[in-house]
Amino acid sequence: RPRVLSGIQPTAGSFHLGNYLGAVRQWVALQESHDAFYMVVDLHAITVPQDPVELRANTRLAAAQLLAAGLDPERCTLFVQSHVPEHAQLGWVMNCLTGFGEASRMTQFKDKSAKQGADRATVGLFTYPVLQVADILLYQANQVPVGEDQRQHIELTRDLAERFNARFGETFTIPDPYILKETAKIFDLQDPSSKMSKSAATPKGLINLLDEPKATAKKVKSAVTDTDTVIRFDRAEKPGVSNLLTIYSTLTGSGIGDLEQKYEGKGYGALKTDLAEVMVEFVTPFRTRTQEYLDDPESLDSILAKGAEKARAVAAETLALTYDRMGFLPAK
Ligand code: AQP
Repeated sequence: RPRVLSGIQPTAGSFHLGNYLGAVRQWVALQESHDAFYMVVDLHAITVPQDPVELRANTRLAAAQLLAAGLDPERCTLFVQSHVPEHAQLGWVMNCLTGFGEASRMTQFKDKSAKQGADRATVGLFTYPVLQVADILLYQANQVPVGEDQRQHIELTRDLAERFNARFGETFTIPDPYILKETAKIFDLQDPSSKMSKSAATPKGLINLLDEPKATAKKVKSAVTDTDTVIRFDRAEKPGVSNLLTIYSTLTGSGIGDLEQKYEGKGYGALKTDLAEVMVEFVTPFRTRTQEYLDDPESLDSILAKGAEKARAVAAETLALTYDRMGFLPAK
């Protein structure tokens, strides 16, 4: 079975709809057909300041949400990044292979550091894409299911894997991004030209999956559309409506064309009311299941411990091979 690897940050509060539709939903599907490794990337989380008590809680919360979304520890390997020390170890190796200019071209760093102010951004935030390279290469992943915003980091991963292989001999699998066109980028409900993001300008455009379902319904109903009334998928001319149609179609399995027909002549109100209901039906059981996992932290920790053990077996093998290829003296 081909292998997939992906990660998600232990965000405070909740995953948002963009995380779910852009990434996690694909993770759930791929565990059926692939040898799947998924992790909560706490090492990435500390590239911005974190409160220790909250970080620990958010790490469990992220794992609980992944299980609630449908990851099955019998079908995939679910673990916490810091439980597998090889990530930091291979990360250093990859840092030493990356050009400074090359790292400087990563647009996510430019965006995020601009938001924080150049003086407050850490070196960790700068090299975070390189740690991500190590995350992927450690597992010899064939595919990496992510949203569009991560494409450049997968390109960097391919470049570094090729560079290492050329310099030291075939070592790493060259991974492909696995990005579904339809859900590659879910947009902010208030500003449909920006991606839905936890650092959105206003919380009104961000659907957090663990919010009160009523609040979620309200956000859907007040989503920005346009002055026209026609329900038609057209990213350029009708970004707000197109975003709603994408969300609706993905959550229900109805085709966009069928939805366009269903709402012909009905106006935006009807579409939003129905989508609000679809959202409520989706988030309500998701919240309950997440809470059930959180209520039993021992079982949750034991799932993560088993996952870490399975992950380490693979990661240790790749790291040993890498160290050997580079000429590190083996410890006797
Ligand atoms: N709006 C989105 N549409 C599609 N996919 C998305 N992803 C994030 N936002 C969207 C995908 O979710 C996965 C996990 O992302 P992460 O843990 O790196 O979270 P993030 O990118 O930090 O989330 P945000 O909200 O985008 O954070 P900020 O505001 O800090 O940039 C990834 O596969 C990502 O592509």
